[in-house]
Amino acid sequence: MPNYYQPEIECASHEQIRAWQDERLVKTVRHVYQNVPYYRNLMDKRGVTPDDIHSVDDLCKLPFLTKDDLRDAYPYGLLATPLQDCVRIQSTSGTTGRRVVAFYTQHDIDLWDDCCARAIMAAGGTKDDVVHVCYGYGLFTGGPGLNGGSHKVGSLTLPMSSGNTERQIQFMCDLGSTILCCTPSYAAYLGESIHERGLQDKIKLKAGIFGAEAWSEEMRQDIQQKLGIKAYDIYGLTEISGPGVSFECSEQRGMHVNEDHFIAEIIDPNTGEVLPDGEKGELVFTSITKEAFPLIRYRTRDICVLSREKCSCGRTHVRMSKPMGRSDDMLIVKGVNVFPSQIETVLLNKGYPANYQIVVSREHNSDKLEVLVEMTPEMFSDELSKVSAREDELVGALKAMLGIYAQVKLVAPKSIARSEGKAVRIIDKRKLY
Ligand code: DLL
Repeated sequence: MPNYYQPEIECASHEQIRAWQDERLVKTVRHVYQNVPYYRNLMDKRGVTPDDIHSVDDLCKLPFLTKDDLRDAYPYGLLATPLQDCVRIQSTSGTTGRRVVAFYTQHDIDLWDDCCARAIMAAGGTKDDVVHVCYGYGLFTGGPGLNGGSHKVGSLTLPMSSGNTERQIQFMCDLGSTILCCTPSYAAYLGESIHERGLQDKIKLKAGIFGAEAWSEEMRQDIQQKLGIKAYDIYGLTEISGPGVSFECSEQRGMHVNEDHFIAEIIDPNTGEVLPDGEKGELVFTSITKEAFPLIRYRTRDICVLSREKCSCGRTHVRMSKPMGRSDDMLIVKGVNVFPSQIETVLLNKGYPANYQIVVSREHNSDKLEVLVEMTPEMFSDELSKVSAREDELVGALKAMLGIYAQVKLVAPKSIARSEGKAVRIIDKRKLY
């Protein structure tokens, strides 16, 4: 059984990583220029040809790609190989606008599975583990990605997909699942459901690999404590392959980007200027080993920071911080930038469960921010005056974090709908006016 912890790659010197990236970037730019008229036009408009690209230093000469480009080019406009060479399509959820579809050759699937296998091994996975995958299967990349990674590690894979919490818990107990893969919001819900049934002692989980949505450190503590596991973050996006673009090691201090496959940059989202490591900005990826759907300088809209500080796990690949949220998830309320993750941090710090909803509306020509927060069953049995004191306390804490007033409404336990996939936290009614 091959070992998908690959120290010769994951712990390579910076010079070695750079040499791989230089060579693979040059090759990818040529491949895309020759086979993707859409991107060739963008390059021609900029007056840049593949001959101008010799190394990663030349990356900044190349035009960006955005989600709008992917929508414009839907479905085949960015495909770089004949369709007959492709074996798979995956797609984004497409809640706004047209869906985005991504294509994979068998080689592309293999490298994606390798990336997910590295993530599972970094979370302590081996062929002795039972990997319980309750990310959705189908067009969403979560299920297929972790499934492929788990096969490569040689673990016993449970392709549960999402939903049916009763069955998830039963299989977890009966089949001794040791590694759980799902969204953090569903992990929190599973933790809550296991406690309600008093089944903590029947659960053999040791680790969880959670991603696909923003989650705070406080939520990590909550999940780790509820499920008695170590919770690892995993990041990725359909356009760049799916989960496994980056993943956490046992240090839990940022996610190592698989730099032999992807080049990461941070840019100023307003000017497009490349920012140095350590500065916060929009994450941009270039895939350098893909055949069917290689994207060059794809703007993710995710806001984070890159760090090349030495990691004690020995991996040398650059680490990205947890994304603070997407720049298009960021709410502007009364002119102030508000990220749902800031609100989550306040709530979890104050002992509330991670079940909340943010409602923004317009009243008398001014923005109104309202946060609905579920109480724990113990809080729910408190007298009314205590509940209103709790609301006031949260208003103060949110004001300190956000700098603006948010109305807080404490609601009954279980009154906010649970999500089996990515949680929907924001209702922005202003878009309806
Ligand atoms: O969510 C792929 C994935 C599946 C990642 C399972 C991890 C685990 P998309 O549906 O295309 O793909 O959504 C990609 O989700 O741009 C981020 O905004 C967000 N996202 C993904 N992982 C994380 C994470 C999958 N760990 C979009 N933390 C990305 C915060 C994340 N946000």
